Amino acid sequence: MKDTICALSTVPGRGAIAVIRVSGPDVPFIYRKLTRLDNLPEPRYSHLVTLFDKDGNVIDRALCVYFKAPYSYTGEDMLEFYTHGGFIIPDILLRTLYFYGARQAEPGEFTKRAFLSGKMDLIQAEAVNDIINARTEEQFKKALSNLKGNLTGELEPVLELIKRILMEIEARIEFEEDVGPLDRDKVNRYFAEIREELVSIKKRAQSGRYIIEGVKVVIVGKVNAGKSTLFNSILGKERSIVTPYAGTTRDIVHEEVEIHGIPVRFIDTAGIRDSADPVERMGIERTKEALKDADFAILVEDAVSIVKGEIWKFKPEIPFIKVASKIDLVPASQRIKIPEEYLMVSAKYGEGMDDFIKKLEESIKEHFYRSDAVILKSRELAIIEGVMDEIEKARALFESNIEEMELVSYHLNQAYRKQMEIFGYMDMPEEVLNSIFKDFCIGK
Ligand SMILES: Nc1nc2c(ncn2[C@@H]2O[C@H](COP(=O)(O)OP(=O)(O)OP(=O)(O)O)[C@@H](O)[C@H]2O)c(=O)[nH]1
Ligand SMILES: [Mg+2]
Repeated sequence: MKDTICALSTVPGRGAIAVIRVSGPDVPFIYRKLTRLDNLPEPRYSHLVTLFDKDGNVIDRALCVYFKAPYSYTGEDMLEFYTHGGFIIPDILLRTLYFYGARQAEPGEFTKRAFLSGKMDLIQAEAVNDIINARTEEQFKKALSNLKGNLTGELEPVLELIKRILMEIEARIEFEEDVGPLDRDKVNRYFAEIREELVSIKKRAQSGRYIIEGVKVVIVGKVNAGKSTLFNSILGKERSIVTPYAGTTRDIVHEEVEIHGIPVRFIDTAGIRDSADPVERMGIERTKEALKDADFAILVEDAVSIVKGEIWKFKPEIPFIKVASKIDLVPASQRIKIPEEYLMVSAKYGEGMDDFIKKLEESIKEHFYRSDAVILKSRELAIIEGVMDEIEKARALFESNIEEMELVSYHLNQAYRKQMEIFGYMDMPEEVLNSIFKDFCIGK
């Protein structure tokens, strides 16, 4: 029998109301002790009750809802108390709950119990945490979609397809004479469908990763090109130091902005040149590291140099846009000399900034946003890769060697078992579950 857990589910500290949750078999006993009432309240209705500590002192008059198992979040008997907020009342109530045998819940333990009692699968349980941790609306929307079971709904057909291939093959291993020859085209079609589904999910998960982890946009160029001025202008505030001296920015400066629901981190860097100054050289090293780590680059070159034909011949490996900066210093008649690939901008006076921002947003959207992105945890992604691997082995054997049907079946069984793990539809080792729930808040 499970024990009874309790926790403060709202943020501790000053607030109008605090929510304290209790879940487990001792809920009826605890309710009677706390309220000194004989009967349990009607489930799922809100009741105003007086709560007493173990010595009979009033703790608070509070609203309370009783959820009778299995119709609760955890699937167990549950109580929720809505007390006055602040530090003291929730603390006394929790201590009283401990006195009556409940213990402090571990992080995510309510959700873990919901999973264990079959209220949700693991993908959904993980989504609960993602919803709480969402920092952008897009993160929230994607997590909500997982919670609703959309991802589960897309992945379950893969299980079905694996099962169908297994049925075809195993029937032949056992009773070839009775069921007739194998329909190879059909099996190949199933293999192709599985592959297509998993490859598509993996691709969409890459976009999901951008939604969660964000995109790093690095601003690079030679010294004094106007990088920091452009950086400040994008952010709309004087974040980086700007001076007329070459080599002003030494260390990495960064700031986050949201574009199409993606957290975009803009990174201002030290200008690149040969420098004898050790501090500046370290800054330039950091610029190179930031470039390696970035997803997108803004290359800044001053327009006067471009007009003179001094073009920076640098081409990063990541997608980028090119900016001809300080365009106000180039007379209109000379601008024809600037190649088309450059966006002409005067960050200092605002000229061309609207077009630049528009182009920047479009590029971010083009490279990093897709509306059908899905959020996969690294655990889930690793499972999908494992399933793909087993499926590939099975398919290769199936194509090359008809004698190896038992081995094909073995890899398909492995794929099936792995795929079940994504939902937690099988006995999960305690360590795996603990590692999933350890990052949750207490009380969730
Ligand atoms: N006229 C004009 N001057 C600009 C513009 N943008 C920057 N500057 C000036 O150019 C100088 C260098 O600007 P920064 O933004 O510090 O250039 P940076 O590329 O960050 O320089 P480092 O950090 O030293 O590599 C400053 O004096 C700016 O005021 C512009 O659009 N027009
Ligand atoms: Mg700078």
